[in-house]
Amino acid sequence: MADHPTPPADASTDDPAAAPDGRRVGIIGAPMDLGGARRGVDMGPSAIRLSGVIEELSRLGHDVRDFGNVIVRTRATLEEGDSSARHAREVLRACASLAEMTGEVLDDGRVPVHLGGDHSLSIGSLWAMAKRHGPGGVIWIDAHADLNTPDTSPSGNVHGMPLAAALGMCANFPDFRHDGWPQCSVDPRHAVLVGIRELDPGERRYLRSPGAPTVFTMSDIDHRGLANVMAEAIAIASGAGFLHVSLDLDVVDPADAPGVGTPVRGGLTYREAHTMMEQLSDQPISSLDVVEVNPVLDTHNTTGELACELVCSLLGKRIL
Ligand SMILES: [Mn+2]
Repeated sequence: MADHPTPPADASTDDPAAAPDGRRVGIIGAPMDLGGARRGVDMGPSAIRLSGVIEELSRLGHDVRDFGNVIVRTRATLEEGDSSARHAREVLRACASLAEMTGEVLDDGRVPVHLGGDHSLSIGSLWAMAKRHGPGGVIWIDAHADLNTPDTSPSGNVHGMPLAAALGMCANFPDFRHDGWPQCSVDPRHAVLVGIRELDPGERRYLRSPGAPTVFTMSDIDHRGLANVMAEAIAIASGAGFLHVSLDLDVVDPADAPGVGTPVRGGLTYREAHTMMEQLSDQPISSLDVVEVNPVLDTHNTTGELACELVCSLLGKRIL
């Protein structure tokens, strides 16, 4: 399945910005565009690779291997299916393939890093993690909550549903069931959302209900400070079967991340996004998604390059 060459395994480095603890990292590209309405996000993995993410992580002292891309069928060849969850069956099929690849990365003793692609791919990455470790914790960094189900979604776009699916909330919809993968891959007590600033009515109702994940909106960040919010988010997400970070580039303000499908003003600044990643870098992160980079909507790969930079910050890159 690997269609990208593995770079030379040259982990030696004199780079003063090198990470103190070299980790084994496995990159997987997910050219997924079936979960959203705007085309072009399937080119996200190429844009992030083009920005030099593998070379940069290797320079930091990590042992990086590129496992290539998961195969996602072309939209033009598919039936849309039920309008309450467009292309859900094929999204979930691609997620099962992705989860298989993530399993290979775990077998190889590596931290899986998934490059997207729209956010629906996280259903697959979380399946793989939960199958290995049981239900885990997740820090969902996003402008949106991605907590719709086919019943509540105003758009029917599956990239607005992955966290709901991972919490087992879509289990009643046949297209979301997939034999061999856990129905619930995230423990809601260890699920936390950060950077949220646009919710649909069904999501708002759910987030206010008992037992729902913890949410830190942009207002919480304004009032309490980013570092305090992140410390609390880390504490909440830790202690479950695994610790996953799912980073949607639309959490960053469109001024700094123009190449995303659903931009919302009032997001994190460039510097805040880096601070957030730096705060996560000394945590035992089990796995990572970096999603929603859309080169068609981008300006000279600004958002692809930002994705690369943020992955590096999370994996230990420092100014000094
Ligand atoms: Mn998202």
